[in-house]
Amino acid sequence: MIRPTNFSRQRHIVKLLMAALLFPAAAIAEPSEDFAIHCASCHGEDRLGGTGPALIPETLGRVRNLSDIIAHGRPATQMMGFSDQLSPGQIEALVAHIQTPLEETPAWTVDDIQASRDMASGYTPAAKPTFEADPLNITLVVETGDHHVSVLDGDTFDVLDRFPTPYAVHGGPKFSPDGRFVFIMSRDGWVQKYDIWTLKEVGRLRAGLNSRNIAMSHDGQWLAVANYLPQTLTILSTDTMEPVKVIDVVAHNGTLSRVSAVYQAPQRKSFILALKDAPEIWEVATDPDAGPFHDGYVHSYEKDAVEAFGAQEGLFARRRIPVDEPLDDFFFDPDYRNLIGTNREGTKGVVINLISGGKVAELPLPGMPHLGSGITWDWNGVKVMATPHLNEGVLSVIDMADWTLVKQIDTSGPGFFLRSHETSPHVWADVFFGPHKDEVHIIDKQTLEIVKTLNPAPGKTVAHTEFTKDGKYALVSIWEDDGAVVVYDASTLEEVKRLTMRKPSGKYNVWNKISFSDGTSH
Ligand code: DHE
Repeated sequence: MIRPTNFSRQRHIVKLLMAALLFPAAAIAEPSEDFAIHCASCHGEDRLGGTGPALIPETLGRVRNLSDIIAHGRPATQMMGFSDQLSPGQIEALVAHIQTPLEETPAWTVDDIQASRDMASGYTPAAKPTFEADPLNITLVVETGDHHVSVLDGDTFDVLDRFPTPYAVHGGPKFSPDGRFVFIMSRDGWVQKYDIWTLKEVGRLRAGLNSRNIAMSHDGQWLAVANYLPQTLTILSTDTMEPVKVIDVVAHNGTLSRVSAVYQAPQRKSFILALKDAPEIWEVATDPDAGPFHDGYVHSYEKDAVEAFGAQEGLFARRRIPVDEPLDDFFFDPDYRNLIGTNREGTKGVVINLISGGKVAELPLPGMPHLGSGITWDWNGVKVMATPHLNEGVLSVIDMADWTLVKQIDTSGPGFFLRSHETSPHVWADVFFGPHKDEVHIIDKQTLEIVKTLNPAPGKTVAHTEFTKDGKYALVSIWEDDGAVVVYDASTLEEVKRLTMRKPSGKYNVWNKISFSDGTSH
């Protein structure tokens, strides 16, 4: 044990005395009491959220300055500062309290989800878009600085609407197949439905307590929500926003598993699930006629899921694909015959054939490949995919026919996102981490060389590109609270416009998403 020196002990005693004088409550209150007095009315007595977000380690993991937020609040939100009511010691104790896991994993049943459903009272659908802009060239910008989404006209870059989202949106919003509605998910498990034609929110509900991402079924009828807490997959009706099924994610050996992510496999008419805690991949049928025989192979689809939907035999039936170790962060080939995932240590890529369920290949991909950000294009007569690495300044380019590594392109630091467009000769790759976090590399898709590096805001994090529908413009985020979306001419690589935004993160063009453009991750 390290004993405090006399000096530090004296300093500590002085601090305590001062705190007791300035904040008399500090001497007596337990952090749980302080939580009940100051936090529970917004964040819930159970810490699972209310008007404010859940305060549990699963969701707070990414928030770095908790004591600062408790002391001084968050600008432009209802979170006020408590530095005049709580001593620094009390604030530190509160931080430790909210970072302590809950004693029991809370349940979140169909009834809880149904009870959280909050449909907008004044919403009326429209027969056609209520604006002049091309509805398929709308681009949504998620602004994480103050939890809003801006709706951009993809031709003029006018902001048609700016609406509040639930706290801490993560992952790509998912559009209905006609591009009319969009579903947005927060890490707190809230799912929001927004009508692009009327520029109005339709409603929202809480599908999980700590969620990862969402996926839309091939026919647009169902939305799946991957949850960490509880360990479930929630399926919602996209039309009514009602929960239709909550599937407990229990592996073959009885282990409960978190769901790392859920993906749409449109050609297979199914959802594919990455299980975090079990060596299994799940496939959940989204078509009553899919199921055991739908790809010519006889797979064992589990009965309990089928029976729950007696009249629609096959809907949500579940197939388990055993793997050697848990796999995460999936990327699919364009016809969804194979997926490539990474192991927990982030040292390799494993290719699984979805038809046979067998392992096809293993690739050495050290440095935490971020396969989910991968994109594909045609190169030398073959389809290649590229993936950034989160721990290394390289991009790996992989031949998708024989799953060999074509090239590793050195970058000036680890990147997060890649984007391109069918009409663009370039891949846009950000450098998200390290001293060059302000750079975006422009890579020639044929020579696989960096041809230019953009630096739109020196010293600031610059990340995530999205193209307009026709590929003429590329939009890049200056990922800062006083940030911007910078619009580039995708041919000349010159800046044409800068739109002020609050920490803009992902951007999503309706057409590129619903057409499954090669240049975007799905
Ligand atoms: Fe993401 C997408 C997982 C950290 C911003 N991220 C995704 C997806 C997954 C994923 C599985 C695909 C979901 C989809 O779109 O359906 N992300 C993870 C992680 O496991 C990781 C590394 C750790 C974690 O805490 O979850 C992680 N992600 C981050 C961030 O730190 C980012 C940069 C900031 C943030 O908002 O949390 C971040 N992730 C994003 C964005 C997308 C995303 C903007 C959508 C990309 C797209 O273009 O589709």
